[in-house]
Amino acid sequence: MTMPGEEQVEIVAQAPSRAARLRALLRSAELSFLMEAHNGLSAKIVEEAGFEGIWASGLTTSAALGVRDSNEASWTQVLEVLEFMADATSIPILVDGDTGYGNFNNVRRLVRKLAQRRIAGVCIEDKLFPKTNSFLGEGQPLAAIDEFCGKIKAGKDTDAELSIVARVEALISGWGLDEALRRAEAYHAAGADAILIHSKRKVADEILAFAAEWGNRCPLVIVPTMYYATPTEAFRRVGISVVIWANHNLRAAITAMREVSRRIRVAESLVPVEGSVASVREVFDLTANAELEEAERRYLPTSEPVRAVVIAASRGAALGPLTADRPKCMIDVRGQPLLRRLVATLNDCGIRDVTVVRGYKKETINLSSITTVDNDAYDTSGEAASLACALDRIEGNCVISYGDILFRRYILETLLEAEADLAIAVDALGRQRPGEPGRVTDLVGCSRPYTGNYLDEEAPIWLRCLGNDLRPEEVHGEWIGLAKLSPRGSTLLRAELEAMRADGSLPTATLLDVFARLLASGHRIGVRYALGNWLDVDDAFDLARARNFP
Ligand code: SPV
Ligand code: MG
Repeated sequence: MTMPGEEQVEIVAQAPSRAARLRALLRSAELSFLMEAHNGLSAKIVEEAGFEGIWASGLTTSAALGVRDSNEASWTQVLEVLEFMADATSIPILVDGDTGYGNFNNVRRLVRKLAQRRIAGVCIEDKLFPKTNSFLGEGQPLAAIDEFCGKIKAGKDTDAELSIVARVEALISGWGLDEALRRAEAYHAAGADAILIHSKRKVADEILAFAAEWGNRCPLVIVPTMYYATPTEAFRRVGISVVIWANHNLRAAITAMREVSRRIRVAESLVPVEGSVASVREVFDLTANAELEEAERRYLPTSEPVRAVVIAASRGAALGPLTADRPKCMIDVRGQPLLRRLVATLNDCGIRDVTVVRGYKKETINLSSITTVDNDAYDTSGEAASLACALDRIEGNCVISYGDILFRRYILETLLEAEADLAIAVDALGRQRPGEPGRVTDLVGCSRPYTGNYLDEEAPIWLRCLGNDLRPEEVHGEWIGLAKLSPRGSTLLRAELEAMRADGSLPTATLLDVFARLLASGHRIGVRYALGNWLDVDDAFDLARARNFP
């Protein structure tokens, strides 16, 4: 129990570092195994398979980069790969550091940089820079013993935690057991944490003889690539500490990649290989995509999806023969149906869920990216009735659009930013219609006119009145036929349509009537001004303009 005034010391158990875990593996009386990896993915697979540690092979890292095991990849390029491997895993990594990329000073810098990347140990070999793979050629020259011992000391003095494994190449170079032992003894005395004794014979005789002579002066590491047929039990018996399976993931990948490439090339099809290769889902799992999805939920600002309902049930009789076989929303505007252009603009604004209310010649409205609902009474009913056919689609954040309009994307983007639950886009210029005085347009009056001063836009603008019969001095613009609803706005609109159905006004009402009713009921409707840059298609004159709309 803690007495008043006494400090309570909390002891937090910390997992041992990777370097400490590698040291424990090297020192343990049990035989341990390191498996080769050459990049982040293969390192992950090694850990997934249950290995205690990873051998970051120089041969396979180079080969995976498409270069030779002759220090052709620079040490910082190797370091980059190692960083990916360390990030992808949690088990210790022993790096093949070749000859240390230079003299003692290069080894110091290498060790410092490896430790910064949480690499547990480095193996350096007593050959000369640039090195060559041990299985190539004969009689490769060895480093001077004292020079190599200086590298070991420099590495240990830089970071005592990180294991230095000294690799003896005397057997590889044909010098024999005595030279190998002499070198191993010197490297041990210089502070090496373990000796890697390497051989390229097909049998393990010289390795077993070395181990028997060595006793357990310090841990021994071996790489039985060439004497692979030797039973692992033989290594256990002579007290080997760590076995490295040095290159088999890369070799397996080469075989698999060659085979799959060949089969696909011959078949000119993926059928022969699908099912025998990892699924895309496995790739996602290996790279932990689920974690990213979860993080996105936690950290990304959430933007609620927006859907759209487009009213396109009417024929557009004013277009005469052009709408004999299709509704006006499907009339060609420079190579594309008008509706496809409209849907593309909605898509560009991030709206993917688009419902189109069809009526006249409904079968011709067949775009693949839309959902449709039908107003089969299109002949005897109007826009409000069409909208009511999509009642269950008016939900959440929702855009309502006429089906015969085209507009520049910014108009909708600005409207979507409106904070009001109900908001409409208004053209402050209105349309110049010389010679068309009788034309019906959706006129609106607002809480203030468009001023041209963008700072004014920061203050909300509200709809005051709308209709086709406003007095000129009341009019501030024309409704474009685009409205935006918040989730609450959608609820309000649905309720209004239900009320209109109940009082019998729905069948003949226009969309303008619906918004006029909402306004009259005291709901505030926000306004976003635009200046032209849109059009609707009511007649052949409009169509000509639409065909000139870029
Ligand atoms: C490596 O894997 O790069 C090695 C082991 O150094 S060996 O290829 O056997 O030399
Ligand atoms: Mg190597």
